[in-house]
Amino acid sequence: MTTPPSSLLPVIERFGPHLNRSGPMRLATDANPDRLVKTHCCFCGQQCGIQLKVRDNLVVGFEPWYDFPFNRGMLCPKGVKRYLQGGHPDRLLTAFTRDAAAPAGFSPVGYQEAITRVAAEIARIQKEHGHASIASLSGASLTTEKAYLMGKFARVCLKTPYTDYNGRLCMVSAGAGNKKAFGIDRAANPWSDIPKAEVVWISGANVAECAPITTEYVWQARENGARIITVDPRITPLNRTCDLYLPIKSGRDVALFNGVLHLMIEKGWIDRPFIETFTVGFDRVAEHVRDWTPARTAEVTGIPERLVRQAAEWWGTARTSFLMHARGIEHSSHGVQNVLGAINMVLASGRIGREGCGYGTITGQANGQGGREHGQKCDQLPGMRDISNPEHRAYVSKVWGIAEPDLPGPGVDCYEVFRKIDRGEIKGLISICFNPMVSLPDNNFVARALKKLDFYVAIDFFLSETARFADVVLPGSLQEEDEGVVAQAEGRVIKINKAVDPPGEARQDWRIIQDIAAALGRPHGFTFDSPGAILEELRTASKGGVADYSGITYEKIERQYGVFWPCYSESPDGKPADLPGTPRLFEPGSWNSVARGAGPYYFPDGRARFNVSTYTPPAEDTDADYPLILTSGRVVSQFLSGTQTRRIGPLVDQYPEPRIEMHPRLAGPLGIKDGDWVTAESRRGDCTLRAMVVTTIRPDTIFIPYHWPGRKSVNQLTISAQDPISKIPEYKACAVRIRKADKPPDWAGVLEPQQG
Ligand SMILES: Nc1nc2c(c(=O)[nH]1)N[C@H]1C(S)=C(S)[C@@H](COP(=O)(O)OP(=O)(O)OC[C@H]3O[C@@H](n4cnc5c(=O)[nH]c(N)nc54)[C@H](O)[C@@H]3O)O[C@H]1N2
Ligand SMILES: Nc1nc2c(c(=O)[nH]1)N[C@H]1C(S)=C(S)[C@@H](COP(=O)(O)OP(=O)(O)OC[C@H]3O[C@@H](n4cnc5c(=O)[nH]c(N)nc54)[C@H](O)[C@@H]3O)O[C@H]1N2
Ligand code: SF4
Ligand SMILES: [Mo]
Repeated sequence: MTTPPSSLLPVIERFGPHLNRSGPMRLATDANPDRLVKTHCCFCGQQCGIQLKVRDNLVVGFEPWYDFPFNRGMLCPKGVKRYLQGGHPDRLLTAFTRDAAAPAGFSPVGYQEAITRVAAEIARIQKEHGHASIASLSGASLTTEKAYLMGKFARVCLKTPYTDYNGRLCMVSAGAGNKKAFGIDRAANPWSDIPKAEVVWISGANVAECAPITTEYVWQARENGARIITVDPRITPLNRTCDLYLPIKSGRDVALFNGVLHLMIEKGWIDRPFIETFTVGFDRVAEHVRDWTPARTAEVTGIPERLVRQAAEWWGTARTSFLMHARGIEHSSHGVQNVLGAINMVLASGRIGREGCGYGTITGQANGQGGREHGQKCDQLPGMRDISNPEHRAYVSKVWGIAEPDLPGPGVDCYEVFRKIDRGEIKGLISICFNPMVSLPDNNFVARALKKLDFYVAIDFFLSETARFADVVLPGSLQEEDEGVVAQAEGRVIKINKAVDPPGEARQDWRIIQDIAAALGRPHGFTFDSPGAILEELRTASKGGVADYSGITYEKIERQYGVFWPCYSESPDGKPADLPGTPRLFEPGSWNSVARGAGPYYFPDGRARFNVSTYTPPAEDTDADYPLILTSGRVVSQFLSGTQTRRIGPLVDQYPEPRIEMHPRLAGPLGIKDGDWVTAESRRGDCTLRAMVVTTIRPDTIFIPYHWPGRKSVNQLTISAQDPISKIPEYKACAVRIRKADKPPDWAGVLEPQQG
């Protein structure tokens, strides 16, 4: 293993030799446990293996789990501190109903009484306005069993087309691009291929802070002599150690990919035999990128031409390579085009489907991968099936024991759900594992819509900023209070093991959903007695789909340290078989290509697709009134809308409040010094935060992390423009202006009430 450069030491906390560095946490983690439970971290899509120490039905600490092959005992600061959330005083221990007279606006209510009320309200609204007047929104932190259940619950129990999930804000551009190009939506390779690559290309991913364990794989590649190329408007920690950094102007990545492909074709750095044997559509793409000369590419992207040429040469002439991207290119009103541009560069190189030759988007949430496979998306059925496809509908209806015409058609994306609420078309909402008041763009609009709901029930373990708008809040389960599977970044399906029981009146999420179905008098299909029973049905429902889980069992996961899907239950000739799964996709001779008698890509002809990737500027470009680009994202110690990590004291200490990152060349002329209060303003809203003056960002760009609510939320400023195909919001580019603030904001100096 490589030794981390000292600038990165705070980012990765490695155990064993460094155990004492975890300082104050050491005492707590030394607590004498009754048991150790091998499971995974509850936060990001790396899904590090961890052992939880359990005493008296409480998670009191952790031990590294060295045997789990992905992270081999390593954890980032969030994984180290995760055990502190379960005992937080804010943990919801009962159901609550809205009560204007109560001090916090809510009063506790018995669980069964709350369920009865929820069912009565849903039944009332549906009787008055039809089944489609209720929507359900769920999330990709849920296990795959729960995600599957939510898609089924919306269609079969609520009988509404309106189900969608928070991955709409996260993974959908990558998903749509991958399906268009490969017919399947999963990272193409296990991460063990990264250290075998001669060139690692990373676009729009803050790897060290957001996929911390992946950093180790990239360092191993570097140790083996690889060249690391990164593309970002900011010099993030990993970028400080790379070989070539391309300082792109936000929202312009497709221009760079097209420009590199232009040079690859011009210089003959493409793999003609691969293109002819395994792909279709190259000529149209070659024609399209002819205009993307290095000069034009440099002008549009803001990257010096010399660097564009250097990147193209390294990428073009490598023998092995790995390309990764994340939300930096995907959170865009043309996110799918960006992804297609990246994939074109990979396909033209012919470096995919073999050892050391890889491609993948880095998934975000714990189950960012599994959460987008089995039907909680508005247009999807289990197994990555399509709700508009008659054969897919017929198959899944049969598994669910309903008549095909009773299965609703496609719904709408989650932002459109809020527009429908605003227009009065949707009257009731059930949400689980989603905090749109912090996470959706232009969140003043979201607040307006939530207030219009006739009835809203939220299922969470904390009173999130969105749950505060609810009529009823039901106490759901923390990750460690339930079992089930998730698929991590590589496509490896792993098992979350239960460490403790839900406290008080809190219930496992899948039980709550089934209790609502029972109270509605619609229990058919919602009488599972365990997550294992849900997985059994999911295995059948996904069989024959692209995301085929039919060969996946808890026991096989345990035995193999995870199972890479697809994992079939039959050999290609249809005989029952015990198969290990598919770590590397697109290998000639794979199960999929043998069964189909064609190439290894997931289309009838087995070939991958080149797709023309078209450049358009961000929906809102800069101008004289709003001359700066605002981009947003994350910091290492906070997670998503912060509901969990803002309650973990040591993580709060690491990054207590959002700050505005800006370059000294921008700050200087405006009289702004590091730590000054600065107001950033867009056409939708403003916020006043402290400046963080750093030389690691483009001078025409500011960056604000998004983990905070209310007046600290960058989503007061962001734009609700969406990609026309994936419907992902454009979080990474809108136009703003800044000025030194006249006075500190109202919240300055007030300790956030939620901190533990
Ligand atoms: N610490 C932490 N880790 C997390 C999360 C978290 O909240 N906190 N969340 C998880 C989730 S759900 C996700 S989706 C992932 C996200 O993981 P990442 O996508 O890596 O994180 P972001 O900070 O959203 O954005 C990545 C980078 O994109 C850059 N960027 C901005 N605009 C552009 C652009 O136009 N082009 C390019 N090339 N780069 C651009 C930003 O400067 C930023 O460094 O992280 C996961 N891991
Ligand atoms: N400006 C800006 N905005 C962004 C982004 C950005 O880069 N910039 N990133 C976007 C991205 S990539 C994402 S993924 C979204 C995330 O946005 P959200 O999904 O809204 O954020 P979370 O914090 O995951 O919200 C999940 C809620 O569910 C609860 N929860 C977590 N796990 C469980 C569970 O197992 N059961 C139950 N019942 N509840 C649970 C948590 O307490 C929390 O209140 O934010 C998006 N918003
Ligand atoms: S947050 Fe992600 S990288 Fe950090 S310990 Fe958890 S799973 Fe691993
Ligand atoms: Mo995400």
